[in-house]
Amino acid sequence: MAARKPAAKPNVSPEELKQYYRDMLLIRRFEEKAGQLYGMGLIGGFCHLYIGQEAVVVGLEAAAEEGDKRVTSYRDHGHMLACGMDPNGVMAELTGREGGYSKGKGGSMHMFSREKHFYGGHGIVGAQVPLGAGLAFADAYLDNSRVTFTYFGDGAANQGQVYETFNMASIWKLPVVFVIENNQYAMGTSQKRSTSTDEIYTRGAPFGIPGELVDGMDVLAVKEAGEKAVAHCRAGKGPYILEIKTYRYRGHSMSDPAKYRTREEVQKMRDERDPIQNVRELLLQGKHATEDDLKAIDKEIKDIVNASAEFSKESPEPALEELWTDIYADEVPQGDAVEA
Ligand SMILES: Cc1ncc(C[n+]2csc(CCOP(=O)(O)OP(=O)(O)O)c2C)c(N)n1
Ligand SMILES: [Mg+2]
Repeated sequence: MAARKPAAKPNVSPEELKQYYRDMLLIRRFEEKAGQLYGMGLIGGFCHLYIGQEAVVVGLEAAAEEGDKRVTSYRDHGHMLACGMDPNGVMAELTGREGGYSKGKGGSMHMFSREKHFYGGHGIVGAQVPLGAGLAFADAYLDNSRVTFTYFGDGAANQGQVYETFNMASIWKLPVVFVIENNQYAMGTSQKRSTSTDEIYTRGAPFGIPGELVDGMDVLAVKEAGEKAVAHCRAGKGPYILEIKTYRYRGHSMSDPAKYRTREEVQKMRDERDPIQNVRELLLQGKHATEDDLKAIDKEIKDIVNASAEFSKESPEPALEELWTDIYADEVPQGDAVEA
């Protein structure tokens, strides 16, 4: 195994570092469990796992404040867990049960939380990008210094609507951080084959939007870049682009045999750059935690994930009448007068 290069000296407290370890591990173990449940036929439809990319969302959540918003693509379970949504509700939605965030009617790509300001989960590639700018427009209008994190992939970065959004976000100086989660593949197509540049973050330049490249396997680097981007937005200077270089270990979705890359390529990333292992080493080397402390955290996370799987198996399937609920934003009860 090649020597792992640990991140530079941590610029955070030992407690924060432990929290990032815990948060990333929760995503990793949750996704592994989701993969198992999928294999057992308990999850239907598509299921896109986030394994390998955990440092992106955990680093950025560490830079966020209460009230900030987030919107992302279909690869969304990690984002939900990182912003504090309940693992039981997420897992039960994956298995299509009543206890899920959308009462089992939405599944993997259709979950939302007003409380945690999570605006989905979007299956149409790139569709969340203008939505993110819209959320930021509302905050700019209300002048409330909130920021919206708008996540999208390297593949989505080739879509026209992204650039229409960049233009408007720049004109109106919207407080939006465009986060390009560059995991180097769009389904089976590598960035090299599909994208005119290896520096996607420079694509904001014609619109006057600053951007930077970030190591997405290093949670501390992500947090630092996130803080810079957020400060820019909160100061009223408009949008900011972070291209966060990361890697997904699993296939595009559960049905992807991943023939477009070698096993060695994936293994090398796991061995040399794994974001969780990286923080584990920082904790041990800095004597901020012992092997036993980390074992206790591992157990705590395993229990949370197992409980979410149990909850999602025990929760009933939604009743037929649920087909008629949650269709309109504001349902007017029958017989009530509608005020003009
Ligand atoms: C408009 C649209 N075109 C095509 C698809 C099919 N599709 C689903 S995911 C995907 C690849 C997107 O890759 P990327 O943006 O890099 O995100 P990642 O899956 O790597 O997270 C494609 C082409 C789609 N869902 N929507
Ligand atoms: Mg991608």
